[in-house]
Amino acid sequence: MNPAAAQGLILHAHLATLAADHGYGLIEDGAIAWREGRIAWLGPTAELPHAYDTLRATAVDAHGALLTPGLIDAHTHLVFAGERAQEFEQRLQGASYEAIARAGGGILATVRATRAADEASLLAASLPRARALLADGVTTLEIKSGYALDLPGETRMLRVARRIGDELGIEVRTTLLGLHALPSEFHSRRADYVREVCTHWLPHLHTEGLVDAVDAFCEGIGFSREETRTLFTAARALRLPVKLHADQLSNLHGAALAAEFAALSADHLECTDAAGVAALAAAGTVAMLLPGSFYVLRETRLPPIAALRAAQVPMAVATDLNPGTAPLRSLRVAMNMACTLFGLTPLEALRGVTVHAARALALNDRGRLAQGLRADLVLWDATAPAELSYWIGGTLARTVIAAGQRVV
Ligand code: DI6
Ligand code: FE
Repeated sequence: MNPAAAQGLILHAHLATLAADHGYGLIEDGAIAWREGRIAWLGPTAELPHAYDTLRATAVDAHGALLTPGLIDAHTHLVFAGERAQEFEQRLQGASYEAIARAGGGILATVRATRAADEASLLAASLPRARALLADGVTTLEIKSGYALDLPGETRMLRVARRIGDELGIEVRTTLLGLHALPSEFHSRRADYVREVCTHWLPHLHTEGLVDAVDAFCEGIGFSREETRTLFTAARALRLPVKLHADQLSNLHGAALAAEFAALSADHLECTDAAGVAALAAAGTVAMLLPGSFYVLRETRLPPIAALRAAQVPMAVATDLNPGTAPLRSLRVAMNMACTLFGLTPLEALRGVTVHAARALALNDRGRLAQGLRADLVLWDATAPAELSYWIGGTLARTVIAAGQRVV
């Protein structure tokens, strides 16, 4: 990307800046100018400074269309090989997700397929999923490992994640999810596997520059609090931030454990109790809501949304894009589900995929429209911000700009 070319001007847009701590931060007939990939000025079109007259020749007239910050999908497992449509059929016939996992299916089925895929195949299989998110406004992606569960494969996954960012011109933040499932070769040696991940894989992959954060699946069919604590302690020693799949299928008090380690986010939270909410609030940890897996698993227990709202815990929304519980390739559909299934307002859903999602990735240079922030912008075929949650599926994004360069 050529930063010097990363400049431009959009006039007569309905700007949703999200710049304040509350509300949409709307500017009715707004203009936004950017240079070298950063927002240089925004405000009423009528007040555009003459300093930007040179950009008028190539300016875009938005004719009142909605313009927002680029969307951030802060929880995906989109690098993997194969698919699990057969399990979808099994679950529709009554099989439970846990029963399939305990029978050696689930995550381990995707592990078998992913281990068999070389880096080029893994990239080819994963790029279309990332492109689908980008096409509808996602300019920052988090991508987890966790479908190889051996060092060569986890390395391959994280390299593919980085290459997706290079290929699409968007930012990818990587998360090591070594504690996703116990690989079959360690089936009777849990402690050895946890030690291998914490003392060998983690420092090695960190040295390779492949790990931005560390995550674990803290669940009955995943890893215990104690195993998660071992991993988080190792991450802390390397000054790596942590996040956690917490309290999804049962209450292992994962939210409280995540808060104890000042995790960037605690994710899922369907079974989190009042003590967990209080711990998240005290730690400033983001509550990452994943309505796609709630919907796919036909869950009935909702995350404690009212308690999170009352405690002013920032709520983010993400797709959880994965082949088992969330084969969901649209962040806007996740926004709609967050409203329709979880009771978020459209404003909360939009803040959940911008301001709060940025915080869940420790990125303070995006998620709002403000001078000096990254010029990650989306011009929509819509006018009201609520339309982004209202229209289900399809592509609403007319133009997507990442770091000042048009990518869609
Ligand atoms: N929680 C989930 O919902 C996904 N992983 C996790 O830790 C499921 C991943 C899969 O089923 O492939
Ligand atoms: Fe997940």
